[in-house]
Amino acid sequence: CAGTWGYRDDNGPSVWARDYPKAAGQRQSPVNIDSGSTKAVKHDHALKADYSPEPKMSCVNNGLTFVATINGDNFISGGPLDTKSYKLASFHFHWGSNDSHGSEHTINSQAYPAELHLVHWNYNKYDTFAEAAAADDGLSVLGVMLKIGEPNAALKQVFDAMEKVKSPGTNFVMTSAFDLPGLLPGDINKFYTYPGSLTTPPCHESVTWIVCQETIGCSKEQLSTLRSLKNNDNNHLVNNFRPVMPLGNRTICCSN
Ligand code: SG4
Ligand code: ZN
Repeated sequence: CAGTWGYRDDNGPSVWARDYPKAAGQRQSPVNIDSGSTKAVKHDHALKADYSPEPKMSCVNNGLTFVATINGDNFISGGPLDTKSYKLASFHFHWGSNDSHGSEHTINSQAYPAELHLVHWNYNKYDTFAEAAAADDGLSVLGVMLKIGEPNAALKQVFDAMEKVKSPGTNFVMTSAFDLPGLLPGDINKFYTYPGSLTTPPCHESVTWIVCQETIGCSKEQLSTLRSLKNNDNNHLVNNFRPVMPLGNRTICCSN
């Protein structure tokens, strides 16, 4: 029934459209990004993230992922958003049961072990996040692939918080300011962008996707921490990604 979607065979991506018809739409996410078929574009304004440290960041294991809620004023603008500024609401991750899969987007059919999503909304145009989430220009999600390598300090703060929310439904508030700017890769101006959707029910077709070409590093231990979270069935919370959806007649643009 509605409201009990997940990632098992009986409630997972292949049956979401039964309760959430938008999941069968023509503008769905994630997609495979075939770098050779992207269209190179020069945007008028560079993509810019105005992020600042977040005091007392609240983190929750909601049984489906790890989500951090952002209360401060943090924005992205430029690139496909042009002069519009979108405000950061939260971030979360998708990951696999082993290093060979876990990301939602794939690049040249290659998956990464995890993908970070920073969810922003068009707060100048819409009164509430919920209203924006259902509007075709309401959201912009910045996607960043995690790759095994040298972890950054901000990710370490996230994974320390994760240790405190292993059980579904538990939350934790950070005691020191979270280094939000430090979470991003060095050059966010290398990206792919296309019109898509939320990758979870209700799969609203409201997202301007911006997928960074640069990755952020994470350690094998950090990936184990992700995989040690428990889901609502008290199993390991793993493979919480939607498989890629057809691109259809959409074009993926590549910054240059
Ligand atoms: C995850 O389920 C998050 O927990 C949700 O965040 C998020 O929904 C959802 O993914 C879809 O976001 O970038 N993958 S995605 O398309 O942010 C929203 C919360 O529920 C609306 C806070
Ligand atoms: Zn996501």
